[in-house]
Amino acid sequence: MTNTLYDALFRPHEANEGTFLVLKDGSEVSYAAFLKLSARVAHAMAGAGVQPGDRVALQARKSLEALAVYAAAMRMGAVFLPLNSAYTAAEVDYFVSDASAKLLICDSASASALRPVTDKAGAVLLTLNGDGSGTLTERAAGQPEIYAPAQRGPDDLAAFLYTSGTTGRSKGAMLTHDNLLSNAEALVEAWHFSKEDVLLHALPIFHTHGLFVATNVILLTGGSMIFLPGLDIDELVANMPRATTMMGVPTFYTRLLADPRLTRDLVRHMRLFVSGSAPLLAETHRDFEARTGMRILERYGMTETNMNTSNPYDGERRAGTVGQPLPGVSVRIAEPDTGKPVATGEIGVIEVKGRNVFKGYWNMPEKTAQEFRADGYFITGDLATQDADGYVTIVGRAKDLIIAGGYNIYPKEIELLLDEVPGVEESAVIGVPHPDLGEGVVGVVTARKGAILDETRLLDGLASKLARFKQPRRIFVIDELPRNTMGKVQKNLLRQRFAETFTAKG
Ligand code: MCA
Ligand code: AMP
Repeated sequence: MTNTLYDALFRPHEANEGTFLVLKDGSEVSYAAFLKLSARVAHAMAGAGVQPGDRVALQARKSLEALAVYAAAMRMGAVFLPLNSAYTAAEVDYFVSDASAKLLICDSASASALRPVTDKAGAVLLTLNGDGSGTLTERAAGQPEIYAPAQRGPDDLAAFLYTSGTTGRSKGAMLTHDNLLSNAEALVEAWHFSKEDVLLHALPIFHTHGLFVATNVILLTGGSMIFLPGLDIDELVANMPRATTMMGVPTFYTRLLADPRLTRDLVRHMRLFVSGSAPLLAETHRDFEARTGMRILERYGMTETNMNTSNPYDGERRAGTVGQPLPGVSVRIAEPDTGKPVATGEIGVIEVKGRNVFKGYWNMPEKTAQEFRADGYFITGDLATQDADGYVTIVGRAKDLIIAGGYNIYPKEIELLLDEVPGVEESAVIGVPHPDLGEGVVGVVTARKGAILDETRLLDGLASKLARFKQPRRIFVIDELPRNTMGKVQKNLLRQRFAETFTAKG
């Protein structure tokens, strides 16, 4: 049986007694032990009725066992659907039913809230807690430590990752075995990964960055990961002397810079720092170099495409740019309306083609068609220039998107909820500079005639409906939203007006 991802990422390690993970408590997990665990988990999942092609949703805290669910899903030929642990039951409900998931694995603390979701969807619910306990682990105990991988080819689906959109409705990006494998291969080559590498892993594993970029690169090369539950600067500092590389969103770097323990000496053992998911300020890049002597390597990607461009490993890493196209990825900067390439140095939308680009949005053929050009290029919605050396500089977004701490937040989703609140006439949600998260979410609403709106009540009203990271930190009530002559809300004016919400001194 061949199974594209299993054969490349997992099978070579079945008898590898070398370290795969170093956990927070310092204990080490070998590749062989990890694969045995994933086989037991696969048997438990099969016992719950999961067949090749079925979607398996996981909303759990980061743990060895949660990562084993990913490996198990790949070897079973299931489609892995990781969910942000901050999503509310209402959000999970949408994903589970939209994807017709067969199995939902969640923390026991959310089980009672999510039971109606799985009942409605006809799915099985198993639990997995941050400490590895739960019904999944109970069912996996004593199962065989081998599991024959299901037949899967390059074009078979490996994962659904949900991304929100300008319509407010999240879309399941369908990623194939070849999408993931080709990108991991490109990154190993571009970033010189080898089995000697020890990656400091403090990202969540429910998004592309922590799962496919970081984890798949290590699996492909046989290196190891110091696998931390989340971003804790003390842990990063304590572990850095044993690591060779780290991947993070810009907040990782600004928080490290805010700590005096970040020195040349601390990073002596490191060979590479990678940043992505959100813009890294040129200032952060320069400050980091001044403090450590190392230049952060910034790269650019998207859930739908995996990684597209990267600053060079050996060549010049230019602050403020996202580098050049990765091997095997075609990138062009095009006129947004026509898809015609613009002249060198002109602003256009980034379009991408290659083995890395996803299959489309689950059950949304029209939406998928809209996002591709006739010649197969995917329209990212990011605005950029490309210079004569091929370096791409992102200058803005054609899509209405906020990125806070590396998480994407689509204003439309929040605006639709604010508009439902009694007394709200209309709303606009914007991102403004935030010193820690890059951008912070601000809501702006107008009141219906005679209605009196209260910020705290508006904020409380969103609490059960939206993941905390999406909730506006401030909501301002104003008389009227500024509009252009076409009647479109001028968010740029609102962004100016509320620019200092999170940065104002005093
Ligand atoms: C936490 N909070 C946030 C965020 N994270 N609010 C807005 N944006 C966020 N990103 C809120 C919590 O709800 C809580 O609110 C308070 O901040 C503290 O929460 P805590 O969990 O302690 O926060 P933290 O541990 O300090 O986390 C911040 C973080 C984390 C380290 C920046 O968000 C993170 O790891 N981000 C990485 C996201 C990522 O992996 N993105 C990649 C997407 P309160 O206290 O008020 O209740 S993949 C992608 O984008 C593409 C493909 C790519 O190119 O990589
Ligand atoms: P996601 O939908 O979570 O995959 O986020 C993808 C989006 O994150 C891209 O379309 C960009 O807008 C943004 N992004 C990712 N990497 C970078 C980067 N290095 N600089 C600026 N924006 C980035």
